[in-house]
Amino acid sequence: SNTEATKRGALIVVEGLDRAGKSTQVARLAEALEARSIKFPERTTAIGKMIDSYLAQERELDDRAIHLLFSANRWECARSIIEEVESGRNVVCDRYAFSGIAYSCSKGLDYEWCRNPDIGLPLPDLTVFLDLDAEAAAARGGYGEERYEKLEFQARVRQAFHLVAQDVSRHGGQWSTVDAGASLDRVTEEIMEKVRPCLDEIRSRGSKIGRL
Ligand code: Z5A
Ligand code: MG
Repeated sequence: SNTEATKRGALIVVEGLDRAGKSTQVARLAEALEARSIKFPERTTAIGKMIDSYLAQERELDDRAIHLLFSANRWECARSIIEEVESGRNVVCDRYAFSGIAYSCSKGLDYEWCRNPDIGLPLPDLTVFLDLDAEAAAARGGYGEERYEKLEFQARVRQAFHLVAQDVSRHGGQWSTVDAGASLDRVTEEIMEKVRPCLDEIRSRGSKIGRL
């Protein structure tokens, strides 16, 4: 009865602090899964360009305004993610709504307020959180010139991600934490150990993609 649905792909999200190895691991994962990869913020759109100039500290924006732009930037891509997944292709995301909540909350914005604009976006089948303490992250080449690239703020974001993890699990999402302090290959192996059963389950259960 659900031959259509069983053909759908998976939506896998990789989250973590700066320098945790997200982009490196997303590239590896996308290759292994023959997946399309997307990075948020998606800096090439009109909204993405505004975000980019904010991160480069060329432009000031109200905390709530930038939060909503990050969310709108995901909404710009939501339809194409759903279409891709429904057509049978796997999609791997480098950051997603959970970064949105963690970074904005760390500036003092209310948790539920931060969560609201992303409600209804495609629900990841699995979120892999690359966990690294802020000192270890900073030691990887040090921080650059972008906004947020400061030790104390990154430590706060890490705490916020732990709250997000609990919240995601409460809402029925799949969240897996991986020690990002291990070697590149070890981290890849651990990610694959979490991803394989997730793909098997989608294949066998054939459920539709959910919503945040
Ligand atoms: N942000 C937000 O506020 N709200 C939102 O909704 C979203 C984002 C979506 C830009 O994001 C900022 O936007 C970000 C959050 C905020 N601010 N901060 N912080 P971004 O994704 O463009 O930020 P980032 O610049 O991606 O971080 P990154 O530097 O690209 O880190 P990464 O992708 O996690 O790491 P990487 O490039 O794969 O690796 C970094 C270095 O570490 C590199 O030299 C690697 O070779 C090395 N590395 C990686 N893994 C290892 C291991 N296992 N061992 C040793 N060395 C390693
Ligand atoms: Mg990156």
